[in-house]
Amino acid sequence: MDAARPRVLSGMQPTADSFHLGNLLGALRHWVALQDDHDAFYCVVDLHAITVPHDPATLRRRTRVAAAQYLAAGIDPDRSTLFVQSHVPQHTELGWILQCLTGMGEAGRMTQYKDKAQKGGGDAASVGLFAYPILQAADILIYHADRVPVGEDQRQHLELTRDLAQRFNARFGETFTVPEPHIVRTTGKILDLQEPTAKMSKSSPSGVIDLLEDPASIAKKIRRAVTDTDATVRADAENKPGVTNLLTIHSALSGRSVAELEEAYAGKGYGDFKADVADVVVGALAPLQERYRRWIEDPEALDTILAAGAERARSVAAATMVDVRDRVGFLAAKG
Ligand code: ATP
Ligand code: LTN
Repeated sequence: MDAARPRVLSGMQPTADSFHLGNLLGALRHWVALQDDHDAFYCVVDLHAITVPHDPATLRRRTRVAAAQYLAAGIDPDRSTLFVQSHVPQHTELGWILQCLTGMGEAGRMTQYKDKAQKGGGDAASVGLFAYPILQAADILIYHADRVPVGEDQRQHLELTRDLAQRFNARFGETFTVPEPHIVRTTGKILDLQEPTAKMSKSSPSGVIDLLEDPASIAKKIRRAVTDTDATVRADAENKPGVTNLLTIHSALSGRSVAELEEAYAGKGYGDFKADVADVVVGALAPLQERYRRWIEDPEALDTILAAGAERARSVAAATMVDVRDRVGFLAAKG
């Protein structure tokens, strides 16, 4: 963790009993790769998870479930700072200050907020849900992150983060690094298997493949994935979104290019292709699932790693806040 390397930060919400293939291919896999040449900070964003109604015991369990999946996917706590967002209270403090720099209209334009508020039924949406992307900006800016690896759906939140960093810097002097999104075009949006125009998401159980799902269930979902009547295994995002999505998934996990796969499946039907996609997915997830089991069965070890990560994260966040408080004009407490 030397200071000369660019810094990267990302997080995911502990809002399900498993992450899914979209989370892995759109984000988590890139987190793992970035550890090699970045000073990496990865957190479980439990403060974000309470922006919608939640159950306390479930949140606590899922926070460990999320951290165990980070580790199982290859996040290495010796090289990266792995922590739980609520263990670093400075995120909330900076979040408040940034809220005071954000316009109501600006926050109201966030499409994720509009979607989620609508699903929750209008007035059921909390002020916290409205402020969600501003807290996300605080997560990023407090560590002076240079890059943020996320899926395509997070692009708008990163634009807001950049705007807030620039606004703060213009108003109070150079303080924050303006971060760049790290969004990988090919896997930035993995599609739902049943509805291959929408992104794969935890809210659609039949079209999502969970990282912790059992092999038989994964194979069944891939067999039933929506395709088309053209019956040629060929990438064409516009006219063949289902097949193209399966090609993207196969390619990302097998390391074979889409062109190579198209050639290999020339003249073959969707049945053979889907069976192979299922084998590739199951084969790729098996070692992750095995490592996950080992971590989740040792909560003591997991909590020790999270405590060390939180301590390191707090030391960075606390230093940023000393500067921020001064620049904003808060009177320093005596002593
Ligand atoms: P929700 O159902 O609440 O929208 P989600 O299942 O889409 O949640 P998030 O927790 O919002 O998942 O996302 C965590 C990370 O995974 C983010 O970086 C996000 O961009 C990425 N991600 C989520 N879904 C996909 C997808 N289908 N393809 C690529 N990346 C994705
Ligand atoms: N909104 C993000 C989760 C998130 C995040 C962050 C991502 C919260 N804070 C900071 C990157 C950096 C999502 O994935 N849905």
